Amino acid sequence: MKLCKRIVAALVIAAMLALCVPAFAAGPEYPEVPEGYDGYITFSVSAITMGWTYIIDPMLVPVHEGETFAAVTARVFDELGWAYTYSGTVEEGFYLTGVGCYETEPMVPEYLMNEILAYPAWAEEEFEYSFGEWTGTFTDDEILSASEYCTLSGWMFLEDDESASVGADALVVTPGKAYTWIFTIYGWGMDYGVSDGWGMFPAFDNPMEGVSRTEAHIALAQICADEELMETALDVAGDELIDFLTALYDPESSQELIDSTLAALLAALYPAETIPGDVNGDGKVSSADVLLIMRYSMGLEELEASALENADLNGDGVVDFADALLVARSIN
Ligand SMILES: [Ca+2]
Ligand SMILES: [Ca+2]
Ligand SMILES: [Ca+2]
Repeated sequence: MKLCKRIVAALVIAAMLALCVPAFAAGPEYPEVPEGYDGYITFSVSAITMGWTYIIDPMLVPVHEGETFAAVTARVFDELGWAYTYSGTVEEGFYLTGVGCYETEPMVPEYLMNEILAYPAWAEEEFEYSFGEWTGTFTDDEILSASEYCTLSGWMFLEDDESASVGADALVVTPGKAYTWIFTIYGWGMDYGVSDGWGMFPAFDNPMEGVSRTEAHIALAQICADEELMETALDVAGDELIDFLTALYDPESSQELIDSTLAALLAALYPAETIPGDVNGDGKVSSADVLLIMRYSMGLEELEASALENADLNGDGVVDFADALLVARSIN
């Protein structure tokens, strides 16, 4: 009994001290980098504000050291045999003007179309000039080009979630980052929430503002690059995959929805191993697990259902100090 008290006292102190418990979550990874390359970037082409999801879904692309985004872009389109047009050269003044796309029926979300339609009147008032209106006109050449549908539409690119301040020919890519070409139809990236429209467009309540898709892009590209993992996803996580893609493709998705659907997909792909006593799910039973049970007992920690199941070592349906002691004793 004395020993128990001493253990409990020590555990309580340790639990108080352990304010931060690292989380161990399995997830997709980058494949081996091919010979002669520096690492992978995630590349995608998005037209979600047109209602057309992604023209090229997030994919991993191995990149050379010092390679510019213009060079990577030209290489990807060439390797895929994908139509594209640009002005300047890949080395200098590269400006993407069109990307192969079969869609012709815009499905612009209502909140955005309302802004576009309201804009000419605002611009006339502010600048005594009218530009940026929705015309809906396009050339049916299976290329989505700048100034189609909207007089100020065009191609821009993002490095992670930032619109770059230099041209694609001047930006050296960084392995591990996500690069996205976006077809903007309002405020030079304002529709994607990545620009203030240079003060020339009125601010509006934009659901894309502050929402990052970078982590989702990279995870999706990693899953797609792994044939076995992709098969598993279709096999055991079809619903989760669809929910995640639906969230990713919808410009009105909140960060919370994108994050939670990704977490659900990863949880389905990497089911946690159930080891009695392993509360933090790192695959082993250690003092960290004892601390977690202590902290939970003291109301300092919340635990997921699977963690609670592993924590209830004596199986009485309650996670308390008795379980902490049992787990502590099971550690040598
Ligand atoms: Ca066209
Ligand atoms: Ca553990
Ligand atoms: Ca118990």
